[in-house]
Amino acid sequence: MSSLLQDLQEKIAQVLEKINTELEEVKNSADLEEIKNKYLSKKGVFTSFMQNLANASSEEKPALGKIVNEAKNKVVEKVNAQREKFAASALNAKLAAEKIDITLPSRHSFSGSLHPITLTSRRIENWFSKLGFVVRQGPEIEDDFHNFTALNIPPKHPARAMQDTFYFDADTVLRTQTSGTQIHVLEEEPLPLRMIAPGRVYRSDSDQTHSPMFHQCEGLVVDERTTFADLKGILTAFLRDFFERDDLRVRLRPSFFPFTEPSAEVDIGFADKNAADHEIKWLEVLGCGMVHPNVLRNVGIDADKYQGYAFGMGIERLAMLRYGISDLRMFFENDLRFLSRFSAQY
Ligand code: 2U9
Repeated sequence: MSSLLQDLQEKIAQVLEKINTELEEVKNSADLEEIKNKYLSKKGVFTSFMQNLANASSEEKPALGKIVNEAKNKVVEKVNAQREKFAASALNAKLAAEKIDITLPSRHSFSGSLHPITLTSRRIENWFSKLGFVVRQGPEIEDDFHNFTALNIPPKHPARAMQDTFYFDADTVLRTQTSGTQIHVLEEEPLPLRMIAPGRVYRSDSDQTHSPMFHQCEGLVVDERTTFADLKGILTAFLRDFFERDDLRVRLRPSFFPFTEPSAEVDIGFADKNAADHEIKWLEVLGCGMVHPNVLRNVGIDADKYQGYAFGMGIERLAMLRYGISDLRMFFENDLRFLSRFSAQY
């Protein structure tokens, strides 16, 4: 063996031992990369071994070069092995840190539900939509004509008194009923007409059973042949479907509204086959009547050719009866314990 070869083998053995010790003891991947750069870069020890081979004879060069390359490859392999070891332990640490205990109880999550007034309003809208009624919404700020005059409510009528109506000025009010919407629609849309108008209304009235803002849904049909029997029939069918009671009793009592003539109030009674009428507990739920001819004339309709019927209901009242709510104020307090009782069904 040439002395050059022996010399090289010894030097390489020494270097490899040193590098191996360093690689065995390396603690993290940053240090590992530093060691790699120190020995395997262009300025590293293997490059200088190769450069030194310039002095060797051309017969010896291939064997010497092979020795240097094999040694270098051993270092490369060892670096790679250590890299994989660090990568594996980093992954294990990450997995341990992010471990999820799926047996732990979950944090409680709340899902929202529609407000009972919204549910009730939609239930009413859906029912009348199926019968061809259109749903229309109008402004909550109305002028005197749409809120009162057009509806045959004369200037001295008690409904106009300050204690009932919120006035902006002499001609502008917060609507006290949704009827103004029907007036707007009669002014704008062609006859025949079947519509309902749900929405907020305002009255200067606040106690246990009255809120200054509440919700109404009014209905209006104007056609050439409308009768009081149509009105009674449609309201009876509606109330039986709304309360999901085929045997619900429905009773009309004579009443008065300026915008309808004749007018009636509608009561419901939960049927008891054996009970006489005077034993049934009747509850008022609606007002209705044939549209007063003056109302039709006020919007330019020929009252000899057309008649109509109208009805109005308080949505809070219907919601209280349907859901068994005893206190009107529950609707406006937004107590989650109350609101979460209502799932999103109509
Ligand atoms: C036009 C013509 C007629 C709407 C009607 C009622 C009877 C009625 C009350 C129910 C309870 C209001 O919320 S409540 O206090 N409403 O009794 N409303 S007839 O009549 C109209 C509306 C518009 C053009």
